[in-house]
Amino acid sequence: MEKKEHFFLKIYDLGIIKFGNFTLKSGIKSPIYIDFRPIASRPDLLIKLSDLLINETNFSDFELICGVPYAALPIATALSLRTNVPLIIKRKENKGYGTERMIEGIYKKGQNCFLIEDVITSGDSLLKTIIDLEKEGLIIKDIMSILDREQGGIENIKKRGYNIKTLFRIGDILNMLNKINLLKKKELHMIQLFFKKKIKNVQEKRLSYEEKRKKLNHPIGKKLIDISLEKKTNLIFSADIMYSNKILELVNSIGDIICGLKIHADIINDFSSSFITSLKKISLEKKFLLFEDRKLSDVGYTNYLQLHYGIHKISSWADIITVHLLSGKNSIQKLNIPCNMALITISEMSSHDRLSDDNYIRNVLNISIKNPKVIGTVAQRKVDDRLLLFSPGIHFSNNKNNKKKDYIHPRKAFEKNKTDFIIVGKAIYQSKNPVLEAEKYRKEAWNAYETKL
Ligand code: 5BU
Repeated sequence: MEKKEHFFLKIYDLGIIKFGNFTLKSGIKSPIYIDFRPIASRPDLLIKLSDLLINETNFSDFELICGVPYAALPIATALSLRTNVPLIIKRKENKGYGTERMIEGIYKKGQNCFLIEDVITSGDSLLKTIIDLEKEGLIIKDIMSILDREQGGIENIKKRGYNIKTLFRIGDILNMLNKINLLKKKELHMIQLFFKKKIKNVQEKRLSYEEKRKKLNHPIGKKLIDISLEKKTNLIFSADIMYSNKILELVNSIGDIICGLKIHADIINDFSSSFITSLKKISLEKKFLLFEDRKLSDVGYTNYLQLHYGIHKISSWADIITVHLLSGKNSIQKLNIPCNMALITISEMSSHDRLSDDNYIRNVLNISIKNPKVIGTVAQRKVDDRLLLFSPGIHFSNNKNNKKKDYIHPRKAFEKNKTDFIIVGKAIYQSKNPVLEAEKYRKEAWNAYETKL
């Protein structure tokens, strides 16, 4: 028997898994309850557990260790003693007197903290701890759970950009207990049914546009969704074309089947205010929003100038503008954005050799959620439901010959990433019949959205 399994049987003997009818913290009824607290009274097992965790992770990368209160506190303490990495303690509630700190111990802003959780279900309590630690300026990148109940928590945390690993998975544990006849047949059946149902729910369901709309505060986010629902389209056309009359011509013919038009104003040779007037007129008649894919990425004041001045005067016509957050969260805080204009951040580009790592993506997502001007983001993964997800890099043709490495099929964007909107350029404007082609993309994307509901 593997070392890990051997260890699990030892803690199983302490009664950490109970079978029956339980109501979990989330209100979910469950036939199984897992509680790691008894390990606190067994120093020998705490040491063994720490050593298993040390096998999985390189602790020289960390300056601090913290456990999600309360069950993971003794585990974090043991881990700190074994690794010599200092411990900090996260409170569940503010004690309301004295220093009123949520985190106890010695730490400084910018320190890299390893976080440990005992059992992960939805990931909600873990997330609360992460937010409190980040508020103190600590950096959380790597997290480990002892046991994953396989109910979506790991995916939930991963989609926010954190690295999370687990020592045990409930499915493996149940199989092992069953193999050595520690489970009654009826018990096993009930448990398997419960987990199968939950896993299916978590993995397959996505929020509808109506549900997403409720989570958005910005009028432009709501408007985009209203347009999509009314026209049954989640297609944004990217008109990367150098001549204004060609753009107007194309948009006139496909305006009815898109919810947004994305342009790069700075590639249009004959850009003019009359072009913008015409474009705006078509967008109002045919009901779609105007996106300027400017990807502002400078320091705040330069972003501000680029948004309002120069020949493009983006803020005078665009409904939405894209921004990078390479310069940090302050770079988009004082842009003086009109109230009927919104931002889309870029967390993760569609190019296969992009440089953004999980830490960067996580930071962009966190800033995006907190900034009321941001309605969504570009990323190549599922993101928090409070953000709309936009997916460029879309093409029907697969990437067998490696030429289309930067592209995914529209269906995949909905199935894998639970995207909200696809952005399609060349596949439409370089085709022989852009109207027919755009309609194909609209239909595919709308069906892909509906079948995942
Ligand atoms: P394409 O022809 O479908 O590849 O056009 C995609 C458009 O989306 C193009 O304007 C890009 O500048 C833009 N884009 C992208 O391709 N990938 C990204 O991550 C972001 C924007 Br953000």
